[in-house]
Amino acid sequence: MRSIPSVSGWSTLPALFAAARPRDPSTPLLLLPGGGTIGYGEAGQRSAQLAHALRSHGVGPGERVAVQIEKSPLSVLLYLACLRTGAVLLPLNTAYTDEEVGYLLADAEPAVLVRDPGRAGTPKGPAVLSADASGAGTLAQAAQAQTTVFDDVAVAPGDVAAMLYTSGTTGRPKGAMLTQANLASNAAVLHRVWGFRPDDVLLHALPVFHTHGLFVAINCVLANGTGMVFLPRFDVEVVLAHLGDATVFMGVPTMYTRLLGDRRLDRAACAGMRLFVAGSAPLLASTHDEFRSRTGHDILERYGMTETTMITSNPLEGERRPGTVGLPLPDVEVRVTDAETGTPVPAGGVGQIEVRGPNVFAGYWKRPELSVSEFTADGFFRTGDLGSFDAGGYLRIAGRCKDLVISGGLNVYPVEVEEVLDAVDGVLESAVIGVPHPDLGEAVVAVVTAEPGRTLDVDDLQERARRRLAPFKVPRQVHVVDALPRNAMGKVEKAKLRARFGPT
Ligand code: MCA
Ligand code: AMP
Repeated sequence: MRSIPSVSGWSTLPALFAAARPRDPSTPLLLLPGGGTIGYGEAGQRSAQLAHALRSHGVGPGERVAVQIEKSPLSVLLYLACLRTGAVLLPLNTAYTDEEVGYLLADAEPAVLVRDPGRAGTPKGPAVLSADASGAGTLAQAAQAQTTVFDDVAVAPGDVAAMLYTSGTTGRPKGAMLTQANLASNAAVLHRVWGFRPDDVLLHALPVFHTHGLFVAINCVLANGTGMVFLPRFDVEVVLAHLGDATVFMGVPTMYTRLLGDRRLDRAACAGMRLFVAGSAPLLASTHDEFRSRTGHDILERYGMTETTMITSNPLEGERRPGTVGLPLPDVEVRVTDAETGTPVPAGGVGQIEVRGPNVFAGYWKRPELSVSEFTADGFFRTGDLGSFDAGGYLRIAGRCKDLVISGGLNVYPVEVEEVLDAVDGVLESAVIGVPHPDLGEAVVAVVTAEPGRTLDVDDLQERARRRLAPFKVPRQVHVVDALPRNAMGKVEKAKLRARFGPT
């Protein structure tokens, strides 16, 4: 197996970041789109205050800190504060409904939940603190009264630094425990193989409650000791306005297709840029080609997963092959195996992608049995993705054996949506699928059957789904059919539904 040559590893994030911290405390860490900066020195002081405030609310090493706040500098400061207290950061998508959050809190049992001050509802369980970038909220105010010096808790490589909920290959969301060593080794590797430079500035437009925006993007910046233009959300207009202030951009494919939809994206607009990285969902080769012809830049596509952080990457130097996710990262072993026999398939053959290395998570929270079923006997994690290596050692993702829809880079687990639809009075059963979509890559579509003698109202079904699920999970289309196609085992044949209800 060909891979990018090994680099020396780092075992904790604080050690990695401390080694890169700029000597001059006024060096900007966050460049704010409205003007203004937050330097490394100020970030250190403010994260110290937050760390004290968290500690005064019972947060200690290993305690989960759930955070569901709109993206702002506070998101980064809270991340740093969690690292300093040895706590486990549990970031939550701001789109989640109270019902979704309630499930995650009951499972994760965090010491505190930090929310935007305006957010209504009082979830059961943790102490609820509020904070936003303007300084409003109980946590923000408690922090302001604290000293700006904090004695960081010592952390070990095996300590859990973050817990991210994902459904893995099956079932309800479960907490993937990511250790200091997982995150630090991956950040160090990405920082090296993507050739970060002392003058690099990242244009950060991703959400910060997933691996991509939080760990891939922010950790590379902190490992480089430089700054990032920190945008509250992705917006074509704003990204175009700030391309000239940055050198590196990371995005999901939907962001690239939206940028290409604007005629102002051209060579001149990207003249100061060094690197464009894509991941989280398949980047069409046609998008890659169009981006190159418009801007002169070859998008560097990489592949990862919450449980493993980054697995493969196209090279910085050398050929970036469109339609592939590149070569295994240093120290990361990737193999493609036969589903029946578990033996590696020869180059060119499609099989299940399995991963082993310092990047692979410590297991699912409270689910030790899955550390048996989701790993092979020799310690490889089963990704649930299908792929093949080409003769040059580049990995091509061929599909997924897990039931998952990726819409605009966000994961939707069909079973979660099906449970909600099935609970609606009059619905007999449902099947949720992803169909190709020009903007989102895949769009969520539901196919439902009615109980005998009942008629279903599609708008009402969508409305009921919206009440319980984050908007990105709500089916964009609902089709009512007489019966769902099933195979001899009684399993719904989703491939047939995708063929029938996909774009014509
Ligand atoms: C927003 N909407 C969506 C999505 N995003 N619907 C389906 N799929 C989506 N991804 C809905 C909203 O709820 C709203 O619906 C309507 O679309 C418009 O919302 P708006 O806020 O304007 O959308 P947007 O801000 O333009 O968001 C699109 C986006 C965003 C920028 C593509 O979804 C995004 O930032 N995606 C990136 C996700 C990401 O970071 N993934 C990394 C996961 P309504 O009008 O009905 O309310 S980490 C990962 O996968 C692994 C580890 C990896 O390899 O990276
Ligand atoms: P998540 O569990 O949210 O981290 O999503 C991980 C999944 O996203 C992977 O298992 C893949 O199915 C998919 N993914 C990530 N990067 C890529 C990529 N570059 N190409 C295709 N699929 C990707």
